[in-house]
Amino acid sequence: MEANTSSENPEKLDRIIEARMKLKRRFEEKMAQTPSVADRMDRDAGAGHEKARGSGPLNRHGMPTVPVGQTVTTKWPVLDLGYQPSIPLDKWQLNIDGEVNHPVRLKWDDLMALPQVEDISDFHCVTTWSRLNVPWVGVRFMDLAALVDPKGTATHVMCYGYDGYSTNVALEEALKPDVLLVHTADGKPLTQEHGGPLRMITPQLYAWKGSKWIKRIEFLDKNQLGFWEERGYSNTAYPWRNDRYS
Ligand SMILES: Nc1nc2c(c(=O)[nH]1)N[C@H]1C(S)=C(S)[C@@H](COP(=O)(O)O)O[C@H]1N2
Ligand SMILES: [Mo]
Repeated sequence: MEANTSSENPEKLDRIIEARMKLKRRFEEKMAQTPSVADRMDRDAGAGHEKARGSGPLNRHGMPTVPVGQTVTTKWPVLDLGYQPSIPLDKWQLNIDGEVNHPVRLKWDDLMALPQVEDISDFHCVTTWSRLNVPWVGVRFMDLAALVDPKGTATHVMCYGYDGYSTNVALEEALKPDVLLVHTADGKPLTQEHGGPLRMITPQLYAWKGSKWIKRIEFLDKNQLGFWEERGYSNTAYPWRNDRYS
């Protein structure tokens, strides 16, 4: 569901939609080959594809609710590098740059002026806990990408946190519609310990792919390794393939 915050400026909304459609066309084929789409349980896994592994009813993407090796918790554990940065909203900014035609530096008000999306999705941590049905509010990664207009050479992003964290995500994953930059969870502003004021979420990948306290998204023309990926975590991080470490 999309809140219609851009209705006061229909031209701006048209531009966002047009740019988003352009990106979608460019990445559709690659997205269709990614495991969370290609491994679906409700049809045969095609050549070269594994079947999704897990248990429970199929979710909206055709994947079993609980990925292999995960245990559902109603708590929300906190994982970080031992430091939870505090960023007041008037000092907060998000830089989006690298292999893009229109780099931007967003202030908090700029972010809030973009289309705001509500979504409910699951959160799978590599340390084997899953938190289901989290209600989020935020901005689609896809809309931010449309804003900066990635060059034809862009293939990945590196996301950086205010705590010095980094994590790499392939564009065919980052552009999926449930990848959000969220400022609200469970109906409340995202707390500092969970990455507030703004963090990324990647429901179809293990949660370390979503940077808390996000401060920069750098588009890259090749894959590079982030903080945990350099230390042996998987590049791809597909929960339904038990794809935890490389
Ligand atoms: N900036 C930053 N983002 C991060 C991390 C971190 O240490 N720093 N940890 C990652 C890991 S390993 C996980 S499982 C999730 C945890 O999010 P949570 O603490 O809100 O549960 O955030 C991810 N994003
Ligand atoms: Mo994690």
